[in-house]
Amino acid sequence: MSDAVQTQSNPNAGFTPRVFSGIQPTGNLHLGNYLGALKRFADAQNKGIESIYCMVDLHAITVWQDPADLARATRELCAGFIAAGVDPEKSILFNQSQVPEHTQMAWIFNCVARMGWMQRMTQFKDKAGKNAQNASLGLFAYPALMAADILVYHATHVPVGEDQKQHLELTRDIAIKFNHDYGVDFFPITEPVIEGAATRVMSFRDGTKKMSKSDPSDMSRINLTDDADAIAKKIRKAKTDPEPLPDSIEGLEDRPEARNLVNIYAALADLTPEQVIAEHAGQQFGTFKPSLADLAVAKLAPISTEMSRLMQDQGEIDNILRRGSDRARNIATPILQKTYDIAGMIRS
Ligand code: AQP
Repeated sequence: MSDAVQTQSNPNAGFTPRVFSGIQPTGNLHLGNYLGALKRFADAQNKGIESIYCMVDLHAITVWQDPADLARATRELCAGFIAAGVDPEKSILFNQSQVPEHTQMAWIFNCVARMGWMQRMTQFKDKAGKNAQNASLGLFAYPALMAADILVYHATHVPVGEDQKQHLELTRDIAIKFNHDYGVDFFPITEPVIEGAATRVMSFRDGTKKMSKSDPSDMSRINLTDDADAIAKKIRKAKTDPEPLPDSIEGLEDRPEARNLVNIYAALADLTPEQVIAEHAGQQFGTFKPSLADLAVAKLAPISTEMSRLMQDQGEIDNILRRGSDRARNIATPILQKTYDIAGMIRS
């Protein structure tokens, strides 16, 4: 995360820099989630910025989740956060449904957000598909709950992948409208932090499609639970074109699969895509892919090993989540209470 977090001036001058982000416990945590989210969460925490990270199980059930799978995926996601470098002592790490202030705030925001705003959300259109009448009301209202997740902590910055940009804009619109309607300066106007070489990791089968949990092809993504052999095999078989790597970044235009592999290399090695091209110009994929596979195995295999180790102690994961939810509530409760005061709700 850039130094923008520390130097952010107006409109959030009066707010302490605070990072919030969440991931749905819907299984198949993948390389896109790691590079677009988890790795950057650990980076923010390691820069000393107050960081709050959440397994958003209430978002997950906007589409059907088998209860046993949801509980397992929530614990596995918690293990994924920790294995990727999020330290539950330094950051607040918790499960959304254990902090009821999220849904309480979401109701307020349901009454602030406008139907027209929600109808423009492309993720709803994509996920609801042709049968929108049969989608859950929760799927439609999802962005208002996401705004509540963020604003109930007065978070000033949200690191996310490119796909969440529109939801972050809606969060800002909700904060602006609430502040305006009630004549207050209460909610920050949260900044999305979408930066780095891998804000949109693409599928290994089709470089024009986002790498995604729900892609039916397991070969389209690297799962964080994949072992070294699976990681190397998926990179070896990733779709590419027959040309060698160009000698400048412009040469990757109209080559989405090549661009994707260069971006992944850059993000894993903490380099820019330009530096990767400078190092590997003229290489065939027969040479570049093994280098990428070695790098990916070195960075990702320890995460997979650590996740399986952590998953053996379910009780410890539950303790971490319980402690995290207590710490989260210490911040969220007074902000929710103040919101109720502003809205004229009597508390005795
Ligand atoms: N391909 C990606 N590249 C970069 N970042 C990504 N993120 C997701 N996919 C990519 C980021 O990961 C975080 C978690 O997002 P989420 O909980 O909403 O996960 P998701 O959208 O359910 O993951 P998928 O794979 O995108 O799911 P489906 O298949 O349901 O569409 C977010 O910060 C997101 O930007």
